[in-house]
Order: sequence, then C-alpha cells, then structure tokens
Amino acid sequence: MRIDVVSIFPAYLAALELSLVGKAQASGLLDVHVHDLRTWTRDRHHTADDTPYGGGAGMVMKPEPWGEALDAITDLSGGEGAIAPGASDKSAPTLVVPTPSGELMSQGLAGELARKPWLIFACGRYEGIDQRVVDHARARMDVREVSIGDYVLNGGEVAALVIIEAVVRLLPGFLGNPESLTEESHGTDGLLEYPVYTKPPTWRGLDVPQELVSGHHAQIARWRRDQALRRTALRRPDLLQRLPDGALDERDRAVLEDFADE
Ligand code: JD8
Repeated sequence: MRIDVVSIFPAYLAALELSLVGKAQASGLLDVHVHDLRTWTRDRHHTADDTPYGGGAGMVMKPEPWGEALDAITDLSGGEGAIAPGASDKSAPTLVVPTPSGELMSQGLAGELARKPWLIFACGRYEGIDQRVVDHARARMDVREVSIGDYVLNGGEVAALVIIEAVVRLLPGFLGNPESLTEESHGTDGLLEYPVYTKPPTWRGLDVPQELVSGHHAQIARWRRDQALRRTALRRPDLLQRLPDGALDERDRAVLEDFADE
C-alpha cells in the first residue's frame, strides 16, 4: 500500500517511522510519503490560509495549494512535478480527509481502506479546508471525509495517524499473528475485550483471577467471555444492541441478566 500525507505540520507524521508502521515500511509492505503543503504555495510567505467568505472567526485553508499538491501527488505521468512514479491506472488513489463533519471512523471502515492500494491524507488546520478542494477531487477520485470521534481537535494530523494505524495493522502480512485480530475489541465478536493479566501472580496484594491460572481452557474461555459481556454491558451497551441475531447464546443472555440485576 502507498500512503501520502499532506500537512503544514509534516513533523507531526514522524510517528509513522516508529514501531510497527515503521517496520511495515522497512518490510516494503507500506510506502509512506509525507509532504509539506507549503511546497505548493507561491508567495514568499508561503501563505496557506485566508479569511472566510461570509465572515466568522478564524481562517480557512486556501484551495490553490491543495489543488496543486493533489495534482502533483496524483500525477501518474512520471513527468515534471509528478510525485508518484509513473504507475498504471489500477492504483487509483483514495483521498481521505479527516474532518469533524465526516463519517465516523470504525473497524469496518478501517477494513475497507486497508483493501485500497493507495491512500492520500489531506490534513487540514485552522477552520478547515476550502470545500471546493474536496468537491473538485470527488470528480477525479474516491474521497472519504472521516471523523475519528465526536470531540474537536485543532487539525487533521493526529486523526490521520489514528486512521493510518487502524488501517495498516490490517494489511495482510502486517501482524505477526493475524489470529490476534479476531479476538480484539470491535473485532469479529462485537464485544469489548476481556481484562488481561501477566506475571507476577500477585502484585501489590492483587491476585490474577483464579480462572486464568487454572489451565482449564474451557473455564478460561468462559471467564473471558463473561468479562467481555459484562464490560460491554457496563461501558458500551450500544454495542450489545448492534450484535447480530444469534451472536449471544443462552448462557451469554443469563450473564447479562445477572449483570443487569446487580
Ligand atoms: C481536521 C481543522 C480544526 C475543526 C474549528 C477547531 C477529525 N474527530 C475530529 N475532531 N476534530 C477533527 C478535525 C479538526 C480540524 C481539522 C479534523 C482541520 N480542524 C477545526 C472545525 C472547528 N477548528 C477530527 N478527523
């Protein structure tokens, strides 16, 4: 997968060199390119913003630098000014624009984006990017305006990092043990994760639950399921409503009823 990220604060994306995403780059699974939007500004002050039409507080990001940045990055001619080496049209890019007014990021969307060959992240600042940039891009490529949650950030960079990590870890060959993907929260069973423990068996007077040191696999599996059900009922009852029919067996429902009676 190729990922391009455009921002006026490219240093924010340095984290992509670290940890597993960094390893994915080293292994060739991932090809990340971070660009400074000001590269495509024309005035000596490298101005990327201007006052909003219709008035109001703050500034808006100018369309011209974004238009030229996306032209250069998506220019598959390999010619002058092209960023991406000449490539066939099969690797059409998907433009991902983090915005508080976007569709909500989810594990499902992460899976969808992980199947794309090329993602371009447009990280806005100020009050946002002139809307014509997205409207113009929609005529040329797949565009997803995405929010990572119902709280306000100062820009799109950290949201891009969140989305990239959620996507890249789903790439085939990325995680050493793809098995662990199935068990996690928001994974396949739609429940929150059960609590996890490791050595020592007692820490500051706190013991690891007996069920986990029993070595009794069926008992361990049952304990973990019960914990996941209780945690989900307590913290994310909305997830229980979204479970497909048949996702809960008789014992699961009994656990939830007991929990509700507590
Ligand atoms: C991109 C500019 C700041 C937003 C005025 C504060 C995502 N879940 C999310 N919350 N906030 C963002 C986000 C915020 C951004 C930009 C994403 C570009 N801002 C603006 C509108 C109100 N300031 C986000 N994904």
